[in-house]
Amino acid sequence: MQRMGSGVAVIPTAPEATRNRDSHYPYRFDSYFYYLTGFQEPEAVLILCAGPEPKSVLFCRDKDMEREIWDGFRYGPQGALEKFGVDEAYPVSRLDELAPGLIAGQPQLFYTLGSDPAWDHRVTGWLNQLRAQARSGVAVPRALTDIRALVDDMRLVKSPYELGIMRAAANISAEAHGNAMRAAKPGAMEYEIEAELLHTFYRHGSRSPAYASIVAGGANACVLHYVANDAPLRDGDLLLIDAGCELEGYASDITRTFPVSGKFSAAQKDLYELVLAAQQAAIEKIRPGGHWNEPHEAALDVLIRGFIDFGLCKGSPESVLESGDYRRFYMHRTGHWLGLDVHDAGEYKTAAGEWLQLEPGMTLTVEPGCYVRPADDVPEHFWNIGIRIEDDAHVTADGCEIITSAAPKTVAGIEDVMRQSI
Ligand SMILES: [Mn+2]
Repeated sequence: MQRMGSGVAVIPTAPEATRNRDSHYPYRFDSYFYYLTGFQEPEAVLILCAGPEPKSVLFCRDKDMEREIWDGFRYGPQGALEKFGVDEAYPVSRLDELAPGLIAGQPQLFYTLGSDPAWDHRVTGWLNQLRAQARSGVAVPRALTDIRALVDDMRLVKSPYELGIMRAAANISAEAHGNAMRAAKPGAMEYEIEAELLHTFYRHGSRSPAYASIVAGGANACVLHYVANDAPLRDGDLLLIDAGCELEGYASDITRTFPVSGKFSAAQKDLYELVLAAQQAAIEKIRPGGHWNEPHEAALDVLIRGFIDFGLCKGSPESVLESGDYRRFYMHRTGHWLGLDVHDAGEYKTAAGEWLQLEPGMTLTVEPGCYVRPADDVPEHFWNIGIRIEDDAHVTADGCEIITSAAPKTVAGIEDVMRQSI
């Protein structure tokens, strides 16, 4: 409300989503709403009234013994008032009756127009209701501002409380990747390894992966968003796993790539150590005062030199960078913000178009890769090798803390863990 200065913000949580007929997807609240409230139930709206007498108003489902017998506990407005620290709370069934009164007289409306047509229609209805009373002196907001721009800046820098949850999520995911390495063997199905990941997530209290797990053996690793996870693992192939749990709303995001058999071939090891060196170069650039793109530039420099050494690209490092020929083997960026959303809120450039400066508390992934599809001009021993190595970094006062380092990563570390089977 301080950041708003004046005006009123309307922030609904996410709707429930039907999976099929009368079954729902597991409910996931909206991240902006949750960031501001900590409230996890569906059918809830937060209204923030800024100005000289600021107040927060939560609308939520009423207590309902019949529904609670069928579907489970609800806080109800009184319970929410006591538990979540809002100033006022009302049943969501009274929203249309009370919202216009909260908006009336406020100079600007903070609302995310266009993200949900049903909400747009509803909010427009409240404004029109107020406009109809203009001749009786009711003032209608003249300005519309996207509330996300304000909250994004806040979400970008994690508090110690948030970091504590993110460390715990990272540790669970790191353990899951170690277990996946121990479980992998020729003949196992990709989904069996996915089951190991989910087992470890759930056993530690995570209720969902943070995003669809990628468990990609052999050539499947060259499909960047492969999620079929239904192929058998073959001796001699690599297995790429990109998976992380969500804990108390916060995502973790780890990728590891390892040999199905437990031992890297010479060609696999060459490319793996190249990607690992690129990641190390990127990690060294994650520090306050550096800008967002420095880790990507550092990783790219290492990868391009390696691609030339291994005969994948031709020319000088400068010419390969200039021409973009490297994109055939490395076509994505080296990271993204991480938080309540796996690709978290927050800008990457300033309003002036400069890369954002890194600050303590920011949390990002660092994930270079290399993907080689078969082609006549590509050395055959590299065909169908897809490698990505991804960790989660928290910017500290003088560098960064890698919160996912418990997941084995060096060639020796991976081969060692894979000698232990479960
Ligand atoms: Mn990622």
